[in-house]
Amino acid sequence: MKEKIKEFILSLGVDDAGIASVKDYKSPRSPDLQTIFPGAKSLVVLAYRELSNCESDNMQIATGGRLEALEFGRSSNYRVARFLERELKAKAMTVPPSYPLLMSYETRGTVGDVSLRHAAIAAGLGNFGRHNLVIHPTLGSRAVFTAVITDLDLVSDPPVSERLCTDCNLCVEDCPAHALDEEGKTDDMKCLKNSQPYGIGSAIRFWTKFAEGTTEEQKKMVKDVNFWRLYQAGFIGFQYFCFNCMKNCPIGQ
Ligand code: B12
Repeated sequence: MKEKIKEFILSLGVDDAGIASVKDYKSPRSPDLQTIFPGAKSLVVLAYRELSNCESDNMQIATGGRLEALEFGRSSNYRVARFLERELKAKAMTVPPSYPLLMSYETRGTVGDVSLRHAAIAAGLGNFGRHNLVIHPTLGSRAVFTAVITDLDLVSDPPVSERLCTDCNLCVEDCPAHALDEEGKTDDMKCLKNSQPYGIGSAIRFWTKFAEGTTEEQKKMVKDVNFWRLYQAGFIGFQYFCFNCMKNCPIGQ
């Protein structure tokens, strides 16, 4: 049955797929999968190559490439979930590649409901590098993931036993936010501030200043590039201005 599922996934143009039993999904900070999907038994994890767009210094092109991957990831998720339900008479729920995320003051949108990195590792699709990204055996660090949770009882694929990171430390040295200085932990706030300068923090600062400004100051503020960037972020979602840890990693370039 696993082969039939993988064959379907690869036929969609997805780069790779792996299967994890929920027993092997170990994400200490994430909610129990049973609270999301009572009766969940397995995770089908899909891996995609990030486009070379991430190498461009042009933010529109770089982020655009990520958006294509997110869109393809979402449509692949839908098709895989329907395949499991229609062809294998299973129940299936998709895990999105990024947002929607629980956005609150406490989580600041930094905690996903299902950790796709831990799911990918459990499904034999790679292991953690020094940059806290999962390195895939052939896609390297330029891999993004989605997943489908199902009540089909499937055995996990074998884990990648060989450590794929070479500890060259380039990711740590090239992180402009110093978000990777502490091993085994990404400083989310440092990463966010640098990689998403038009995220919620900027929106709060902009609108607070706007509310407190005079009419003249407000008129000036809406002509500022900050306003235009924030406006765009409001309808396209996250805009990444940094891909360094992913693009500069020599593994899989
Ligand atoms: C919110 C989010 C962010 C936030 C917060 C990160 C966070 N909390 O992990 C911010 C904005 C910082 C972020 C940044 C990036 N993200 Co992001 N992000 C997510 C998202 C949506 C949720 C993450 C999450 O909640 N994880 C669950 C929490 C509970 O995990 P955690 O335990 O805190 O994670 C830590 C441990 O795993 C620890 N760790 C590291 N090594 C080891 C080893 C062991 C043994 C253990 C136990 C733990 C451990 O490091 C992690 C980070 O601190 C996921 C998608 C998803 N649903 O999973 C993508 C995701 C993790 N992001 C991804 C990417 C690509 C990025 C960026 C490169 C952005 C970009 N420009 O493209 C950067 C990379 C930053 C980095 N080097 O860590 C990819 C990673 C793909 C991969 N190959 O691993 C994901 C999986 C999206 C996807 N669909 O593929 N992200």
